[in-house]
Amino acid sequence: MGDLPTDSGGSDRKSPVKLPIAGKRNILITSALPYVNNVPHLGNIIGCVLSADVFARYCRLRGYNAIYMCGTDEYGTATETKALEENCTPKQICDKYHAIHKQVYDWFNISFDEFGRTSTPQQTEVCQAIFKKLMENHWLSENTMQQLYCDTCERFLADRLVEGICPTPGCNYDSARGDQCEKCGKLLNPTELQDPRCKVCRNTPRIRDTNHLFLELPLLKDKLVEYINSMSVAGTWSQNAIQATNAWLKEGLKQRCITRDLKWGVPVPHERFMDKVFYVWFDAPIGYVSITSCYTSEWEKWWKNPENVELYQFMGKDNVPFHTVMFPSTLLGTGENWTLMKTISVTEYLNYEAGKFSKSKGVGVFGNDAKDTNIPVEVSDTLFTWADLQAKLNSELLANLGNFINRVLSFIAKDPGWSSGCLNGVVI
Ligand code: B3M
Ligand code: ZN
Repeated sequence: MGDLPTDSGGSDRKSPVKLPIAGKRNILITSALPYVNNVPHLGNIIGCVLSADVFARYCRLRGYNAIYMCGTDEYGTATETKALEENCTPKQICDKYHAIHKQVYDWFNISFDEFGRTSTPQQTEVCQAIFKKLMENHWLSENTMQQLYCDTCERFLADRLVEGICPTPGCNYDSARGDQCEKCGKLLNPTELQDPRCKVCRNTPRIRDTNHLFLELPLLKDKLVEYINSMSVAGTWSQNAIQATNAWLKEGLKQRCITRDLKWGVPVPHERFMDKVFYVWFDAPIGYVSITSCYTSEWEKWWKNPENVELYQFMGKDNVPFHTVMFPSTLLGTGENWTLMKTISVTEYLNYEAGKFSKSKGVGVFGNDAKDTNIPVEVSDTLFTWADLQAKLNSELLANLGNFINRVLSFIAKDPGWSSGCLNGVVI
């Protein structure tokens, strides 16, 4: 093994670092980076981690050269708000919850090659480099927006940090949030609230102009559509991914704001925007790249090597447009030779009993609840009943497994040259 690189990237990994190998299938796998502001719930795990893990294990068994990258998404309002709630710094929140995420995934024995985080110097470096290229290539523009500003706290207030009376006729809920009224469900703009209050100090904020930078998606459209048309066929994107992407395209691409008036984020390296950070959805997908750069200093061999690397990305359906529109546009705009997503696997929501899993409302089964049950990952039978045996034989073994084996065998028998199948909508 002496000739294999063993760049540890500062982690506690024992196996040698994998780099693309000429003549092999080199597969770069990612699953959506969970927000760090809470404990992971089963919706996260089933939503993308599990399918990516199964796929990664399959690839390794097939002898493909595959790495699986994931980590926590740590910047933005969600973390700042959680820090206010828990009366500590955003960094302390990230350290605490990153460790919880890591423990839960370790317990599930997920086979990440690296489970990193986005609040690293590597993230700042990659993110700022991409930004500078976009700037140089004139894909960014400046625009003025109106936002609520709290003079006491001396800061612009994120939507969730404003409370007021819901403007919807007949509702009048007096603690509606700046982004949504939890009573009537209406999506709001914080400037629409009546009698707005800063959630931190209870003072009345005022409307103030603020400048931001926008990614010119309308100008990048041709490059993007060319990419989508070629990849969605070559990489066989799942139907739900194609639908969500087409919905964005059909509505018409708009300029997207990529900066925020926050402190906890990657600083914008531009003289007029020094006090701002990048919007979390601008930096989060770049996290895949920076986490790989923590895995190996030769990360560009994975990420700037589209001829030899296939990028497979797994996520829940609400994340699709960020991965099929925003992130590819960002990378295409740099003019560099990035490895763009070939195949996307999208999972629909996992519902809990009659409703939806919600991290913020604490509804559902959380990763640590599963861990705290002390049910080992591989359970052995502790109670034997004849009825149970009969049910398992008839339904699971005979009906499910038997049927599955029968189908696979007849499929292979029909076409002996068969060498690929389909896993969770992903052609392999
Ligand atoms: N953190 C949203 C989520 O946890 C977001 C995904 C980022 S993927 C780059 O569902
Ligand atoms: Zn305030």
